[in-house]
Formats: sequence, C-alpha cells, structure tokens
Amino acid sequence: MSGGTVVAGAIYADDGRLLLAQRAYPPELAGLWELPGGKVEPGETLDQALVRELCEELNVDVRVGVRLEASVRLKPGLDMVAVRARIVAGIPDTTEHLDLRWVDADMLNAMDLRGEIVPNDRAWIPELLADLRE
Ligand code: DCP
Repeated sequence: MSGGTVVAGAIYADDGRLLLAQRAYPPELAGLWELPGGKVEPGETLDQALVRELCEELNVDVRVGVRLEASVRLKPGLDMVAVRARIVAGIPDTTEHLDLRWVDADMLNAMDLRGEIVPNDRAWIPELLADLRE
C-alpha cells in the first residue's frame, strides 16, 4: 500500500488572480484544470514538497503560505491538501502541463460550471472563490 499525501499549490499573483494548470495526463483528466502539485516524498515536509513540485513543474520558486481547509481522499491512504503560495522568482512555464491560466473569481466559477476543473480539486472551489473575492 502506498500511503501518503499529494500537495497542490493555490498560487496567487500580486493582482489577486489564481494560477490554474491544464493537465496533460491521464487521458480522463487531460484538458481539465487543476492546482499544480504532486506527491510528498519520504522525509519531506508538505512545504518542502510543494516548493520542489512547483519548481519542477512550473520552474518557479514559491513562498508557501496558509493551508486551505478542505482535504480530499484520493484513495485509502492517499490524501490531497492544498496550500496557498506566492511566486518569489521565475515566470510559470509549462513543462508537464498543456497550458497555464491566471483566473479571477468569475473565470474560476465559469470554468467550474462548465466542468473544466479536475473533479478532486472542486473541493477547494468555495475557499478559492472566497480568496479571489476578498
Ligand atoms: N491530483 C489531483 N489534483 C491535483 C493534483 C493531483 O487530483 N491538483 C491527483 C492526480 C493523481 C495524484 O493526485 O492521482 C498525483 O498527481 P500527479 O500525477 O500530478 O503528481 P506526481 O507527479 O507527484 O505523481 P506521479 O509520480 O504518480 O506522476
């Protein structure tokens, strides 16, 4: 059994918008939009894993902030959490994703209504919308 945690980043720009990343795989998720992230490796803290994953996937350095409250059970023993973050160096680049997009509350809500958000990530939408509407 592979236990563990997946950590995703809710990355906010200085103008308040949120970064979404378009998945390239697996086929059933390709084209849908997510908070970028990945699995926490043994010996890493959540924050360290998020910094590493966002460096690998987006080529940016981030400063990690406060966790979102909702967590998602991906399968028994594998949970996913999200943490707010800000970019401190670099411009996000697509290495593993099809595309990237900065969204405001109305755009995020419209994408959700159109079914364009990765299903697991929908758990965070109320908190993300609250952040974006602050
Ligand atoms: N996941 C998700 N929503 C996200 C990020 C991840 O639902 N915002 C899910 C999809 C996968 C699992 O978490 O079931 C792992 O995600 P990734 O494949 O993106 O992460 P890794 O690259 O770390 O995993 P792997 O090594 O398995 O490719």
